[in-house]
Amino acid sequence: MKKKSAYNVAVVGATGAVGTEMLRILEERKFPVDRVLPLASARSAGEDVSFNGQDITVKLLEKDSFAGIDIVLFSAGADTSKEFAPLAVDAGAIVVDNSSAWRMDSHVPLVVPEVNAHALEWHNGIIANPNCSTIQMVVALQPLHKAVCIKRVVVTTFQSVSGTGKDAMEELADQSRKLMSLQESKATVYPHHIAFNCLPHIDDFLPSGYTKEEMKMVNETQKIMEDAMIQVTATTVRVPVFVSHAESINIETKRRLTANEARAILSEAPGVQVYDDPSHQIYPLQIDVAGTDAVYVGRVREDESIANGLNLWVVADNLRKGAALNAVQIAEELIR
Ligand code: NAP
Ligand code: 12T
Repeated sequence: MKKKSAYNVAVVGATGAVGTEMLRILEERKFPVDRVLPLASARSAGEDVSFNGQDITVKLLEKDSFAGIDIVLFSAGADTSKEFAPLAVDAGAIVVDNSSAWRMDSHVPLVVPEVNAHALEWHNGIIANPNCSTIQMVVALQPLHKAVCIKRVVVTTFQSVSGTGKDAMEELADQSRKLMSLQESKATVYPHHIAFNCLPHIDDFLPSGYTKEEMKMVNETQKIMEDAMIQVTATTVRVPVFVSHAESINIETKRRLTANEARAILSEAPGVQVYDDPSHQIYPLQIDVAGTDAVYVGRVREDESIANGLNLWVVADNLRKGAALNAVQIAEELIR
């Protein structure tokens, strides 16, 4: 990317749960922004969003929205990305796409900077941001994989409603209030009540019985870690938490690693914080992790049922490291 002192940055989906966080993170990290262009649908075009203390009017996303724009961060769903990302590239911009539209395209790098920043070298204008659950898992697993080679991963997720967006956050709040006051409440965003409940169902079901979210964790992990030999099986569960995803991860490795050795490796790993002292009730919690940037790892222990195995509890803010922060980190790599 051509070096400049500041860049024109468009955010597609700027009024959403992820887009709002993108603007906040560009601001917090002092990304060199000349002009920021917030884009959304007709539902919120004309509204204001705040950036660096200024109110900026949201514009309607249109075919010719990208003239003069250097970088576009997309977070408005896969259909919008499929239609508009190629138009942004034609207009001369580089796209960092947060949807599932381009992730498994062999011409599109799928990047978590701590793991595979080198993949940015071969982009063709579009770079894909992985799924939130995959991002936090690979940040924690890559350093262990480098040390002892991971053969197999069994993961169960505990995913917050903010992963679905602003409507789902309102639904959890509304159902909770109504159920607590014995009022009738309806499920609209999810097929069942999410308040006081867990749903073993994220994204659509496939004929195999797995969900698309589960298969993203399988396929995206192999692509980012550049190892098709890593076997992954996932169960993804929606839990009544507003922000941050937690994951229970079991790994089987080629060589043995003690829990202490694993903690030592993880405490040196980029983007990871080890938070693991059960004797003092210390382990990562979704409520505490919301609003922070690291991938937190706790409950590290040896799997006593096999020769070489470990169990981990991994928590990250899905709107930040799982989406907006990872996208901005990719943009930072691109302008370096
Ligand atoms: P959200 O809170 O529902 O926000 C959706 C945003 O997209 C809003 O700004 C909305 O604008 C805009 N939008 C929707 N349809 C549009 C259209 N046809 N044209 C222009 N703008 C449109 O959802 P979110 O949680 O921010 O997620 C947005 C997308 O990001 C998701 O669909 C998903 O693909 C992706 N995502 C990825 C991850 C990840 O795993 N990395 C995590 C979460 C989300 P209005 O205000 O005008 O409606
Ligand atoms: N269904 O970007 O509902 O592939 O939590 C991210 C989050 C899809 C994605 C969710 C989803 C994606 C969710």
